[in-house]
Formats: sequence, C-alpha cells, structure tokens
Amino acid sequence: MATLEDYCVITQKDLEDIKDSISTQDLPTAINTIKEYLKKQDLVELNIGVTGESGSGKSTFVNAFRGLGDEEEGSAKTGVVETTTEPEVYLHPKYKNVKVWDLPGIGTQSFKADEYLELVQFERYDFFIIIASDRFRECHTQLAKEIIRMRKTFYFVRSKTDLSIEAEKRKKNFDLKKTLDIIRKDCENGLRKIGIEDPIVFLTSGWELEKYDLNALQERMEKELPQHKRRVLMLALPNITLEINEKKKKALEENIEKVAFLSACLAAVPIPGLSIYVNLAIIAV
Ligand SMILES: Nc1nc2c(ncn2[C@@H]2O[C@H](COP(=O)(O)OP(=O)(O)OP(=O)(O)O)[C@@H](O)[C@H]2O)c(=O)[nH]1
Ligand SMILES: [Mg+2]
Repeated sequence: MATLEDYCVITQKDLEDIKDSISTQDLPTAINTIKEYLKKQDLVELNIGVTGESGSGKSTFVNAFRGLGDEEEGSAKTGVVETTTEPEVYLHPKYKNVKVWDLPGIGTQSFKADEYLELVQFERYDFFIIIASDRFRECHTQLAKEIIRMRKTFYFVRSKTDLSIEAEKRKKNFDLKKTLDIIRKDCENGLRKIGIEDPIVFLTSGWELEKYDLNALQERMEKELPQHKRRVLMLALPNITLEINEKKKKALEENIEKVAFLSACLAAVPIPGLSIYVNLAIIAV
C-alpha cells in the first residue's frame, strides 16, 4: 500500500518547475521560495547511479547493498556474460525517496564515453557509486572526471575483493593486511591523480558481505544523505541566482542580507572527498 511518504517527495521534475518559477519571480519572492524549498530538503528524491566496467559486479553490488541474494525475488540479474543493458531502478532498502540505479557496463569493445553517458542519462543521477573489480583504469578516470565536471560526487568501490585475496593467497609470503592495502592504494592513487585530495575507497565482496567495507560504505552514505539532498537543492540555485543578478543588480545590493543568507547556505554544502565548491558568483556581482 502506498504510504504518505510516497507522495511527499520532491522529484527532479518538481525541482525544474520550482527553478522555472523562481527565475520569473522578483528577488524577495524568489528568496522566499528558495527558503521554503530548503525547509523541505528531507523530501528530495535522490538517484544513485551504480556504474563501472561491464562485469565488474554492479548488479551483484546492488543486490548486496539491498540485502538480497542474486537469485532472490526482486534482485538485479547478474551473470558471467554482459547482463545489464538498460538502467534498472531499485528502491533503497531503508529510504523510499532514494533510488539505486543499476547501470549497464562501460568498457565493452564498442564503448565510447559520450555514447555511454547518453545511454544511461548520466545527468539523471545525483551521485554515483563507481565499481572497479580490478586495477584502477583509464575508464575509471574518465567516469570520475565526468562526474566532477558535472559537479556531482561519487563513492569508489573496489569489488570482488575475495577473488583478489584468493589469487594472492597462492604466494608464499601472503599477508592479508598488506594485500588489502595494496588494492586500496592503487585505487586511491588513481583518484589522487585526478585531483581528489583525500580519496576514500571501499573494498567489497558480493560473497562475503560483512568481511570488508560494505557496512562502512552504507553507514557513510546514510550519514551523508542529508548533505546530498541539500546539494541537489543547492546545485539548482546558482544559475537561478545568476539570472536574477543579471536582471536585478540593483535589487541585489539592496537585499544584501538575504544574499548573505543564500551564500551561507551555498558555502555550507560539503562534498565528500572532493574539493569542489558551489559557485559563489552570487556575491561577486
Ligand atoms: N567472487 C566474486 N564474484 C563476483 C562478485 N561480484 C560479482 N561477481 C561475479 O561477477 C560476474 C558479473 O557480475 P554482475 O554483478 O553481473 O556484473 P555487472 O557489472 O552487473 O555486469 P554487466 O551488467 O554485464 O555490466 C558474475 O558472475 C558475478 O557472480 C564478488 O564480489 N566476488
Ligand atoms: Mg549488471
């Protein structure tokens, strides 16, 4: 049965409508609308895109994340051959207004970054989980850069950790901790090269759910959901405020207190792991 929460969600479409109405309002009214809509941030719908190479374990990850086995009813299809060909949406296990999208894989022979991004409607997602099942590669660099370019954020997951450990165990001087460190560092270094100062990499296994970092990732993401929602709201604002600035420079000067409120809100939007800040051009007019 549908609950009240099902109806109390601000969707992407609602955000567009709010944006349109704000851009035609005068400044004080626009600021009031923005304040009202900030109050509703808990209701914002979030779309998480799970992306990565073909076969890296995206669908398996989505199932693990939702606490489902691969063959349970309602789980994402997984397989040894290319399996997911269209984005498929699943509900977050705890939050109805958070959707987890299992995306087709990148890195097949015909892969072209721009076509992939278009196919999966990359802009639809508010943040991403990049899944890598092996070493850090050029395709991860491309994905991460595109996400940063879109001023969105991501969590980086190294899947199939169990397989890597099994393979390394054959060596005489095998050391679990050292092997995990090496895997983690490889991904961290790849992320540092594209300008992420303090990267966090979550090691997971679809078979040994509690053994590595899956819980840590879930906890961290849950803790950061309010920030993501706030960011979704905030990312819609700079363009609006800039448009208003163009039209109403004088009014802006007269409303400096309200502008200070807005810029404080904008500055308070942290982006985990990334050093990007929302454009504060609003106060530079
Ligand atoms: N050992 C091990 N195998 C895994 C893990 N995750 C996925 N696999 C296996 O890897 C294969 C691919 O997994 P999928 O989850 O279908 O991968 P995908 O990224 O969704 O694949 P596409 O949708 O085709 O891009 C399947 O045979 C899975 O059973 C893992 O953590 N450990
Ligand atoms: Mg899949």
